[in-house]
Amino acid sequence: MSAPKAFYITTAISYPNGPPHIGHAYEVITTDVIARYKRLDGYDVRFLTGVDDHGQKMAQTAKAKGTTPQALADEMAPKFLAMDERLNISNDDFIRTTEARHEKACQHLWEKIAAKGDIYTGTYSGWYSVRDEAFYDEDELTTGEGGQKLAPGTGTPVEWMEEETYFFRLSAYQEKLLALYESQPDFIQPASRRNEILAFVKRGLNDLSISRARTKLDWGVGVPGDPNHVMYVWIDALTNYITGLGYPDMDGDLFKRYWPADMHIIGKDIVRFHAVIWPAMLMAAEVALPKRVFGHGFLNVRGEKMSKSVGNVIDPFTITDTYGVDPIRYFFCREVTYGADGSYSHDTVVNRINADLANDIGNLAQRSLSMIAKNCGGEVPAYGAFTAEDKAVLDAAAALPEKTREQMERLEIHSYVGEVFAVVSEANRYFAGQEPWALKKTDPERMGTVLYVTAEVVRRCALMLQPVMPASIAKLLDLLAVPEGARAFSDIAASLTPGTALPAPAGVFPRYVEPEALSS
Ligand code: ME8
Repeated sequence: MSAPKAFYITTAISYPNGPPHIGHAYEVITTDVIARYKRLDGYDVRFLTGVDDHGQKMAQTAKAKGTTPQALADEMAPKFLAMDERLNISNDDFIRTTEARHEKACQHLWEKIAAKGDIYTGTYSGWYSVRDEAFYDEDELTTGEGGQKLAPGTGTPVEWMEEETYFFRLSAYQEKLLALYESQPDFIQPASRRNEILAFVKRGLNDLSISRARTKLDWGVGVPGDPNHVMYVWIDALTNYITGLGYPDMDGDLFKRYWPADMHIIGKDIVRFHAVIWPAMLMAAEVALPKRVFGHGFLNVRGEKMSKSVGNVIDPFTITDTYGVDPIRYFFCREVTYGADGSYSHDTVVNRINADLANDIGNLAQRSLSMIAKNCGGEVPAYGAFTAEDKAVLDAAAALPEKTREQMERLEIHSYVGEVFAVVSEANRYFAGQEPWALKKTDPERMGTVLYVTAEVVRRCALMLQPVMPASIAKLLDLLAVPEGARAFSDIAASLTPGTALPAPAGVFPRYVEPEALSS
């Protein structure tokens, strides 16, 4: 047998200048769903996430709190780790950019770029947004209240910066980048983001300031051979993706196996860094380029932008306490078109839990399994010849790996989940139409067949839903006595064996009941 194909996927690394919010949860959950999907589909997956400890934003927040950036990062980074654990994220590594391995990787990459002649010193003067940690051209800015200049897109305030810095010769990479977007049309997705980047690069690229004087910002990875400068936070942050594979050891097992990355999953606000600066840095350092950069949308709260000042920042721990981890994972994947913005609200979450999870898949599993327990001696029933209706629903479930593989190839997570639930609905209609409870008296053998077909369709749909709701679906597969070693997508082609003893059925997807309804 040939070795499984490698698949390397990463999230952005979050600024630990405060606790994680649901935007962070959304990104890591959807990336986890892709990683788990690929593993179940036979890939050898490596999944990296982490935190971005450096930068002026960290330094500024720390100062305002009367602490040091290191202490702030040390306080917040564990909260991101704890969030990942709570959300059942299957990452293989968690990187912090203050780690020694990362300093080594950044400095090596810098030296490679310098050796190419693409780093020089000069005076930078221009606009900088600390909140975005980004430089902007004058003609991109808008004007806010009191004449305050604002960054495009994010609307964050910019300040004038003037200092001696190192520059990266980004302008030299304009044509090479355009050639990259041309030859690899999937490099930037979705298409709307690709168009934005194409237009931006076509306008012409300026060289990029890539260091800060320690007198202005004494927090970052040191510039090799210069005790007076630290690297610009994005130079350091982007490098995390190769630090995680042991760079600069490009002959090491991890690097050889997993680089180039198959997918960088990030939010729409930071596509420019990943689709312009990152490939240019890698070209300069002669490192292979990642295959795809995907910019997902933003989660709003009841249609409004989340912000500390509005007071609508949602805590991932609170919502998973309220609704459960898997219902939230499901909600994010199903409710939001991947790549577009989405809205979070109590009502939409509850509707998804009750309509899809409790009523659709929960009911189907519960009704079929309790009938089997009662009427078939608690064993997978024997079946007779399949009718056209039996075959139709079984085939629809068997086709799911192939159908959803194409959707996942395009990163249409919402379509993949919708596709599985379409089969769940079909199975519910089948079950209701076949009326196994009536067959109990008239034709018990046929009842056994209908229950078998339903349980088998539940098994197939459950296998497909593991990436989205790993813990709940594991329970459901236990109820169907599916062995742990028979839960890959390729096992969909197999089927339940009549006579297999099943455990006592139990509900896996409870309805959400409002606390006031419980107490009244
Ligand atoms: O940008 N909805 O860190 P970050 C969805 N350190 N996603 C959101 C979101 C929202 N409301 N708010 C933020 C950084 N995100 C850098 C990344 S990568 C080398 C360095 C996403 O903590 C955001 O788009 O501001 C980004 O992908 C991630 O959360 C971390 O954001």
